[in-house]
Parts: sequence; structure tokens; C-alpha cells
Amino acid sequence: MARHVSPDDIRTRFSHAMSDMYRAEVPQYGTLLKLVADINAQTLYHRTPEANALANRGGSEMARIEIERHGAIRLGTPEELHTMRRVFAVMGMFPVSYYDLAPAGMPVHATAFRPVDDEALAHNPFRVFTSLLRLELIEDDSLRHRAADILERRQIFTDGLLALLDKSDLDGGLDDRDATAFVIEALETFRWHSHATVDAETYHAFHQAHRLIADVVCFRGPHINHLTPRTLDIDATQQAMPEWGITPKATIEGPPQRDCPILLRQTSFKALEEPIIFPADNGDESGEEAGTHTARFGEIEQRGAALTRRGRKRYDQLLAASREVTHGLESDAQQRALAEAFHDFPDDEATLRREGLAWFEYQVEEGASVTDSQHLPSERGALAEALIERNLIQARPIIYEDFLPVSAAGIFRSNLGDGSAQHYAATDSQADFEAALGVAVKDEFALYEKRSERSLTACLETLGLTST
Ligand code: OOG
Ligand code: NI
Repeated sequence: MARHVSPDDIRTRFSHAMSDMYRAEVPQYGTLLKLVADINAQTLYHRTPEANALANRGGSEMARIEIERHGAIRLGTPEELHTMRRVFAVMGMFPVSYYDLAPAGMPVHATAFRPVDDEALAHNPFRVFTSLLRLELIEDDSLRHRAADILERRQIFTDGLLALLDKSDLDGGLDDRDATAFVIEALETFRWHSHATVDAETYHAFHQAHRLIADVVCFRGPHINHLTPRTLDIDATQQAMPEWGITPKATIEGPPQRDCPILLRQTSFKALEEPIIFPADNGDESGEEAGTHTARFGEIEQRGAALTRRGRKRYDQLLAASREVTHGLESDAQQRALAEAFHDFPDDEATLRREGLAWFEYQVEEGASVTDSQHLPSERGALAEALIERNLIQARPIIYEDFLPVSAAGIFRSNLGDGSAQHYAATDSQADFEAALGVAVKDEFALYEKRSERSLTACLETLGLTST
């Protein structure tokens, strides 16, 4: 029997193929990649705290920065989401977290497909933020039915891909030839189509209801709308963007600049206005109509420590409170006001760890051994701190691998226009989303906790210690 290609390898092949396709489709993405590579090289050269922390993590963490990307797609139906889950599973990507964007005025809810194991993340942490349109939020009955009809009739996956999904399920994997075919077929789903599937009038009706609806409903597939490289210094990258002919949005989403970066900071450049073609009613080429559509953009991100539930709660509270002082501010003034609002959020690793605000993972220092274990506390947290104090183990923050709904809404808005936000009644729809998906989403906090606990357990085993 032919050997199966590992899901990690299929994911890496796919993310490279996707990056090549997007670079050809949106040349500014190629420019952004060069800019980020440039800034990252400078940051590493100058050995900033961020660069040092990264270097301490060893080769795999450095290697992953070069290829690290996330993308986003928007799906139209529960069936599309269900099949998309199977597609990502072949690449070792699983749904983590539920993001409800309705409170922020976007008629979608979402998850992020990403690798979850430490080794898989180190191999290639490629993630795709995947939204599902919530048709039930379209108020106009006839428009809602029309959208449902159109979506019902489209097939966003090729026959070849569907056959390979079945084969992979049946055989428990894909061999080299099938893996190559899989990447080619899967790419088709993410490709841009300049021909709309509806006439101009229908497009404008959806556009009027919400720009997002037009983007999801009027095309053959869920074109990838951005791919985001990871920068080691988002402030420097944002500042350099205009020199490279890229106009960034006015504010960086997420937490302010800090000595210990937390969570995720993001900024984007505005979506391009791209030519599209509307078909004629009678299908006659001469009756086609020209138009434009804005959907595809560029984004950069800087990642910091994953926060515990407690830390996250504090972050959410401070961010919400900061709105009052940052409202209407842009660029440096906005960042200064934000930093002020976050003044009381501890900004050193020891405090973040001791107060249980951020997740850490542990590693035994080289050559460490315990000689007087009877003087060590037995309670796990206290024991970890005592071992760090004695330089027997080292703690380092776990990188945040997920997304922030408030930031995501800000990214959506900057591309769809501020006028795009509408008010949708808050309903708890996670159960509907998971029913469509066919599985429950994984809890991000549980994943970080497991990683932290496992690393500490391994340290204690190495040192011959036990804890309570
Ligand atoms: C997704 C926007 C969210 C992020 O990085 O938070 C996102 C979209 O516009 O479809 O990608
Ligand atoms: Ni994004």
C-alpha cells in the first residue's frame, strides 16, 4: 500500500499554493510579504525583546515565522461549512473557538480552522478564519429567499475534491499523488471569479441589504479575501507601509504596544475595487454588464502571549472601557490613549504568570537537577515558581494562535465601510453553527491549558518531582 502524506505536509503544500495564487491575484500582497520579511530581518538583527524571546524558543519557532499565514473565507450555507470542515481535516486543521460577529453588526458567525498539536503548530500554523452567512438575519423576506435559492444552486467544491475527501475518509489518508491532486482541486474553491453569478440588479439589492451578503451570495465560490503574514513589529510595519505604496487603515486593532506582547495586534490595507462582470439575463455575452466589487485586502498581524480566561476577561473589560477615550482617534493618538487605558494590565512575564493572566510553558534548564526537594512546596503553582526562582526550569509565554472577535469586526468594517454595520439582535447561535459544522468547536482555553500543564508535568518528571 502506498504511504500516506502527513496532514502537516498537505497543509504546508496547500498554504504555499494559496500564497502563490493570492500573490498572482493581488500583487500588493506580494509587496506586503517583502515588507514584512524586511521588518522581521531588521527586528531580529537589532535583537529587540520580541526577537530575543523568539530566538530562545529555538529553530522551529523562527522557521515558522517565515511561512506563517492566516486567511479568511465567507461561506453561504451549512452544507458548505460541513464539507469545508472535511477539507480542512485532511490538512490537519480543526475548528477552534466560536466567533459571533452579529453584535458587531456583521450577519455572520465564524470559527478558525487551525492545527492544534504542538508539533503541528511548529510545522506550519496555517489558519483560516471561516465565516458562515446568517441568512436568517436578512429581514426582507423576498431577498432572503432569493439568496437562499442562489446559494442552494451553487457547488463550491469540484467533483475531484469531493471524490478525494471520500477516498481520504475511507483510506485514512492520501498518498503523494492524491495529495497533490487534493491541493490543486481544493485551491479551486478559494479562487477569485470576476464573473458574478447574478445580474447587476440582484447584486445591488444584496449589496444594499449588507455588502457582506453580496460578497457571499453573488459569486461562484468563497474567494480567499486576504492572507496575513506575521510581523515581529507591527508598529514599524504600519509606519513603513506608505513608503511601499500601501495605505494602511488608520488604527491597529487589539491591545496596545507593550514590553510583553499579548494576544494579537492587526492592521490591514483597504480592499481593492476590482472589475467584475454581470451576466446578461439571456446569457448572451453581448448583454454582459461591467461593475466593480471590493472584497480582497491585505493584513498583517503580530502575535503575543495567550491569555487565560481571567486575563482575557480583564483584556475585554479594558478594551471596552478604552472605547470612551480612543473614540474618534487615529494613529499615534489612538495608540497612546489605548496604552493609557491598559496601564494597569501587568506588563512583565513574572506578574502575568503569578497572577494567572497569561499561559506559560515550561522547560528544564540545561543540566538542572534537584538536590534538596524536601524544601520545595508541593502545590503545583508554588512548586513551578520555586523551580523558576532556583533557575531549574524556564517559563515562556505560549503564543496566541486564535482570533479576537472585536478586532475581526474592525477588520471586516474597514473593508466593507463603516456604514456596513447594522444592528442585529443578539441570539446565541453557537449550537446552530456546530450543527452545521457537524462537530463542536474546540475550546481555545482548554488547548492552552493542556499545553501548559503537559510541559510542566514533563519538567517535574525529568526532575523526579511530584506535585499536588
Ligand atoms: C474576516 C475578518 C477577520 C481577522 O484576522 O480577524 C479576520 C473577513 O473579513 O472575512 O480575518
Ligand atoms: Ni485576518
